[in-house]
Amino acid sequence: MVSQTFIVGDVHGCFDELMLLLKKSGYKSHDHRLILLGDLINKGPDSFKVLSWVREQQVDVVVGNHELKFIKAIENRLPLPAALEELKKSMNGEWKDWLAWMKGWPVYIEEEDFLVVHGGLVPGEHPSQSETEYLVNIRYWGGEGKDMKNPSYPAWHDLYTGSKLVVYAHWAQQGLRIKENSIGLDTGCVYGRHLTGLWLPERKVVQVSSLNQG
Ligand SMILES: [Mn+2]
Repeated sequence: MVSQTFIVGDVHGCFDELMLLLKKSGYKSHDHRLILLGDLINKGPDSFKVLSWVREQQVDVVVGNHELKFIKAIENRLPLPAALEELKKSMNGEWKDWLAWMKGWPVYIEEEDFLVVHGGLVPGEHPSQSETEYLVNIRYWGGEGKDMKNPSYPAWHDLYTGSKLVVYAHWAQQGLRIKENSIGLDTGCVYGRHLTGLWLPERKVVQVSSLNQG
């Protein structure tokens, strides 16, 4: 029975930092559960390496807005940003298979003691009631799901009154944010800052510095 879970924020292709963080944390695949909070891909150097590792290790992952963007662009034959075009190329002829796998990622995972989601929760709603678009993109909430980047609205976690701990990512600008019932883990590794993980139930934070100092 696995009793400890390690949860990691936006990786964005930072494979080396992910490996360093797991080593520093003491994570062991046989003893612990690992959950990645989505946005594994795009922007950083090694998106395909991260995806391949996650698939091989069969770790838990929730979907991020960048995975959804990738899936949508390919399915609708839209132009891809350079890093995603590179990712598709790395998949060779097997991108359909990779896409099918990514489409199976859950939007949130709920356990007895915590819930993980890429962006956050719509205030007053259980995530099973909410549109995926909100759950992966939310930062600020003005009541209608419009303009979720608008800082004149309250942060969604200031409106969240549930007792269950919500662990989320997607908000590099906010950085590490620890509250009683929510913890934000995106600390902008791909922007030269840190990659952050969290041990539950201990609520112990582990960080490594970005290797990209450019
Ligand atoms: Mn994101």
